[in-house]
Amino acid sequence: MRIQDAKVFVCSPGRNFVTLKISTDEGVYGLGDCTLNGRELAVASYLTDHVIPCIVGRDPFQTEDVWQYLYRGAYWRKGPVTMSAIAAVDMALWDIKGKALNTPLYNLLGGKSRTGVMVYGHANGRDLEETSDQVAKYIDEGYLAVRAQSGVPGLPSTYGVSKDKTFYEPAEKGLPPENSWSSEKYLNHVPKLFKALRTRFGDDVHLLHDAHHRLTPIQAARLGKEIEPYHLFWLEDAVTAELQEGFRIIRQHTTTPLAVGEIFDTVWDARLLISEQLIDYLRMTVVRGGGITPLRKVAAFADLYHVQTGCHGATDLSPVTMGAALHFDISVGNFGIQEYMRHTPETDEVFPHAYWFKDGYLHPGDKPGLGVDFDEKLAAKFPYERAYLPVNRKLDGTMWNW
Ligand code: CS2
Ligand code: MG
Repeated sequence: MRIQDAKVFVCSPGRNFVTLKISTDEGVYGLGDCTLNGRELAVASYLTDHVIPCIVGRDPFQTEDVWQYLYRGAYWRKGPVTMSAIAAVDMALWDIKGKALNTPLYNLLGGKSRTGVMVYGHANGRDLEETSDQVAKYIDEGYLAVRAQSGVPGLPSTYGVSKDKTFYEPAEKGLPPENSWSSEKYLNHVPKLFKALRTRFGDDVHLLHDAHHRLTPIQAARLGKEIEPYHLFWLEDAVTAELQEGFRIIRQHTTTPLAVGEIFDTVWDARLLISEQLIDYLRMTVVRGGGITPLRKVAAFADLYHVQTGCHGATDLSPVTMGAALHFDISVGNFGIQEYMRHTPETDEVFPHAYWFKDGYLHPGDKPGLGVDFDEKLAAKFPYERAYLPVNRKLDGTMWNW
């Protein structure tokens, strides 16, 4: 079997997605996701103009060698554009392998290690009451774990609070919207949110929260300490993690579990965080982390240090990534949890998939390969339109992390 052709599709069913389709000379094709929110065309060009010419004619079963070729051979390594492009090729080749061997991908990754993949949903609201009611909705739908994000009194907007409660889409068409931020107002508010949620829902439901890169280590230490009585499943992205050793400060002050890594694209972004046990969950997922091939290796390294997986699963990762992640999740030994931000009906129509949700768990399904398809004709009805993630400024106008 040989790779005969590869094509990149940029479409916008509900939101922008970038999809790679690799076709072989035996009629089997594979899909890969390389959506990079706000920088989609950069990845599309990296694949079309630089990668695809190098993979046509290769043996699609050689997932390891093709990955090494695209990583080492690029010379200019790492970074979200490069690694998302490599991830799409890797996903597509694993998809082809599963289809050619007529088996669901998880069987090629060690088989099922659990009966299902526990997921968390996204409850959000403008204030405590609305957020609490949204948590109740997710619990009623059978979720065992719910992330809670609420508006912050005194701030016109904040991360994670969406107009449409079910589908959270932060990217907006036109130029980047400007959000405003106050860590002080946020830090005074969040403990009240989780006190209210534990009072209403008790101890069993897993509660999660995403600080979205906005605190300093000592602020994160304060927040972690103040929410300890509400024993969150995790506090995510408390601090931007370029300075990995900065997490030592947080760790010294709190037992609240820490999750980091949705923006990581190689193991080097997390090496110290893992080896010094500064985090409890690694958020890196298939599309950002270079594919299934490297993610398995990072998970094995993390397992040595009691770090579990917690793959990113926002709407800006297509159902192809969700499908790939679920095959990884159901097999990997040190599985923690999978994020499940539902896609819109348009997205699900363009990306029909075998995975399904029941009683708080997702299941990858048993179709050969990833179990996700791509309707090219329908996709063409949803043309790409440039959209940006917001930028964020402190109340005095200082640029800050969104
Ligand atoms: C968030 C994402 O899901 C999460 O944990 O951090 O919604 C993130 O903001 C988006 O993926 C950015 O495109
Ligand atoms: Mg996040």
